[in-house]
Amino acid sequence: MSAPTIHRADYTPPAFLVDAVALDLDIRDGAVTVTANLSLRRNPAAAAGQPLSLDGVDLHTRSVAVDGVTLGTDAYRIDGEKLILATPPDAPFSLTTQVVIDPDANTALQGLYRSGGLLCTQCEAEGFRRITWYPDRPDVMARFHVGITADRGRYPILLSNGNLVESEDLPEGRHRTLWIDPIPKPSYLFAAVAGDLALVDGVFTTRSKRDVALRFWVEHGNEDQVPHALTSLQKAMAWDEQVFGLEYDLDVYNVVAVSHFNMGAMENKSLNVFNSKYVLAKRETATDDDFLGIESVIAHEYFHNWTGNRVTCRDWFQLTLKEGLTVFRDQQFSADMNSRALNRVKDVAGLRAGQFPEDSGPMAHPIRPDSYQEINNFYTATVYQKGAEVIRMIHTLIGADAFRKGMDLYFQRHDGQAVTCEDFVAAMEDASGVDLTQLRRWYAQAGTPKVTADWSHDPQAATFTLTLEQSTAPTPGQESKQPFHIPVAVGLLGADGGDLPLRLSGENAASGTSRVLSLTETRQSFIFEDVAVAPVVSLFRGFSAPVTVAAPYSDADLAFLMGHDGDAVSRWDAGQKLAAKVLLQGVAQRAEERAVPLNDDFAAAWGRVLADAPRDPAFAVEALVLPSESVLGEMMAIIDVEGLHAVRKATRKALATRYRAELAALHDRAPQDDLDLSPSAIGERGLRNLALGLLAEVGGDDALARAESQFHNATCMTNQLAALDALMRLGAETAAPALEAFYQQWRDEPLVVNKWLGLQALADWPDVLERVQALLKHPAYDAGEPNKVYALIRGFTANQPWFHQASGAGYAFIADQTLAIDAKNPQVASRLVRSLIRWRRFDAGRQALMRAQLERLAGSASLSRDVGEIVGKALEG
Ligand code: B3K
Ligand code: ZN
Repeated sequence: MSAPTIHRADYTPPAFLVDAVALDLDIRDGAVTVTANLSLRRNPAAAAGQPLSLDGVDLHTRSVAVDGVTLGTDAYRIDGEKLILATPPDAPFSLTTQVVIDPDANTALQGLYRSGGLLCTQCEAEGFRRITWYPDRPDVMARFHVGITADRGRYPILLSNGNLVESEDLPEGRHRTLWIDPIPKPSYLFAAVAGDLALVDGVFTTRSKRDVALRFWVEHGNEDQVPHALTSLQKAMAWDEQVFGLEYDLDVYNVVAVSHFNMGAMENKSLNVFNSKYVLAKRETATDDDFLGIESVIAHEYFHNWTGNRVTCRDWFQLTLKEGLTVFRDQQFSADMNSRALNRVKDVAGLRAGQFPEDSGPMAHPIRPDSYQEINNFYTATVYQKGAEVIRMIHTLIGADAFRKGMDLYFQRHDGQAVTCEDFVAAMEDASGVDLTQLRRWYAQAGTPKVTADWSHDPQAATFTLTLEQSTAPTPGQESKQPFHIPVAVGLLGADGGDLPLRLSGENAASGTSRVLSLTETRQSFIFEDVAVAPVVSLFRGFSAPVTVAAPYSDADLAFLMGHDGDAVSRWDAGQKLAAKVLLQGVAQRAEERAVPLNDDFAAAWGRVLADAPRDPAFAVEALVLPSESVLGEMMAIIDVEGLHAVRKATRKALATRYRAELAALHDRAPQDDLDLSPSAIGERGLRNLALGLLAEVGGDDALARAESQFHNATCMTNQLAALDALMRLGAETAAPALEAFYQQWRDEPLVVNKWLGLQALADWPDVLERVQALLKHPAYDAGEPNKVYALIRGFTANQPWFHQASGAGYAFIADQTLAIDAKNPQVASRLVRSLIRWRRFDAGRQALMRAQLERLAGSASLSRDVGEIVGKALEG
């Protein structure tokens, strides 16, 4: 039986508002008593006479009182996950409930739960109802007073949102703190933490000269791993003042690092709770990507203080209002801190690898979904990353200045409110005067539009005509789509590779060499004047819209764009397109049992990028990496798992063989200062490691010697891990001693142990599944810690050839794990099961095998709502 579906169209305002809540958490062994006092009043905007209905899950209710008078059990009703007072007072009143909860039994990691010696909370989206009875919806905003009492020895640090206003010692070795958050907030932003934590603190002086205390709370012994996160926070705070004029609003900002966390981090008001992966870093244990990830997630959660907390969502369908916007903001921040073009390239690659597949599968949904069974299932790449692309398109269409005005207007209108995506777009429209009517379709329609381009050049008239056509394939529940408003940034390259000045038909003079065309019809032509010689057109510069493009480029055109396009993202993209074309031709030839020789034009173009690599190493790394098997698979009608793997691997080997000397020379370059995190230093390391990986593909003593020496002498994790990866490419036996040595070296660093698990899950070895199964029993693994499950089991689902092995053993394994984990942690299980849902994209044999596992899951009596919704959608239709 499937869970009820909740529809966006059914929204009604809350019947009651909460002005204030006094919450008291009394922490004892095995039980926490929660007393909540809610100051309630009827919502004037809601229908009169409604009952009071509060949310609660897994609460042991001790008492319920109205205005201090305890109610008999006949005066209220507990109906599943609702507490109902049929005839509550019409005048404002107080409701006091007392419940008991057990954080030690909470394996779902939602609500109040234990992570090692620590108690902490996760309330978004609907975790607060696991702490107390409450109208647990984001449009109810209240002032929180929170008292926490606990044993002082075990829990010396007691934290909640806002300011600490009181702290006192109590008899029997207990103590109590009282916190007041002056700013009204929805319940999903509540947080409390209790434990024995070390403090690393810093300060940020705001532009109005207020000192904000920045406090990072970590396990004892990890203090030396905080500086990067602290600096990142200071940078983010300064950036938000400079770019958006947004200043922090309280005197303290706490960040707590925990090892057990379902996702990356959580923006609770002034008390962020973070997966330790996104706080802790030192050179020996964290990779360059880890450092960049920390900078970006720290900033993301900080930016939520305005986009999410001060202005929040009316209901969960509006999630992209805060997430798409905040991802856009953190992307802009990271681009300013690092390299704009490089960051954009990585964001685009991430969108193609993570979001495009979602758009073409059974879970496809618009960035603002119309319905859900379990909201936790909709914290997706679509809501986040595609949501950020939609914000970016608004930014492109109205321009940076109008966008800033739109943000100002949005805060001016809505500070302190719970609003909708429509409110955001309206502010942008009103501030800019640009009509965004058609752009709004991006909020409503799912699927990745396909833009087909065609062009012709008329030498007599000196015109170049570009014709663009858009179409979007049906997605579940949306058979036909209306045309989107698609901003198409274009340039025309002359024979010398330079950009031509652009004059569109009807214009008096040329203006600019890059222009944003608005594609709003199904089919539209754009005529450029004064184009004497046939140019090469550069389309979607900067990836100006989240679409796929089909264009009649020759290999030579793509190679030309790769070398000359004035836009770096398009240069990279041309290379990816050429590589994809060549690889997919190889896959087709292999299917016809024809040999796959290395394409000479492609190899030459790749070689030119390699030769030029030292000029901009970071960019070269991105340009030299071949499109992944999953990105290539997206381009095939039926994904040829074996063909893609074989051809991509053979192409890497052939390129490495041809350019062996050049790669060796790159690897011989002096290593950079390990502490340098500038794009160029990161790029240098990336380039040396890319060279090493390719040399390992060729094999031989030289590659082995390089990998072993780098492995043993590395002083930063990026280099050590790259060497271990190279050793693994050289074979299981070669890698065995290094894998063991790595574990012994890092067994006390949980975040490094996760990398060790993840690397093994991705090994290209025929017995990798048995190895993964054996690792489930290794002391390093813990099924109760999401990071470990993601590293080992989700890592395995990304191992294309072996997860999709023709026997179906990979699928059966993931179904087994989904069931086992679902019983404890539905959110984690629901992430695993997604690897099975795109079964229609594979050959008949794999379709049947994947489907059989989905059906097996569907037949399970105890499936969570989370997994049930995903499996149900995968089998529908
Ligand atoms: N808002 C949280 C995500 C909560 C996920 C709940 N299942 C982190 C973030 O996006 O910043
Ligand atoms: Zn977020």
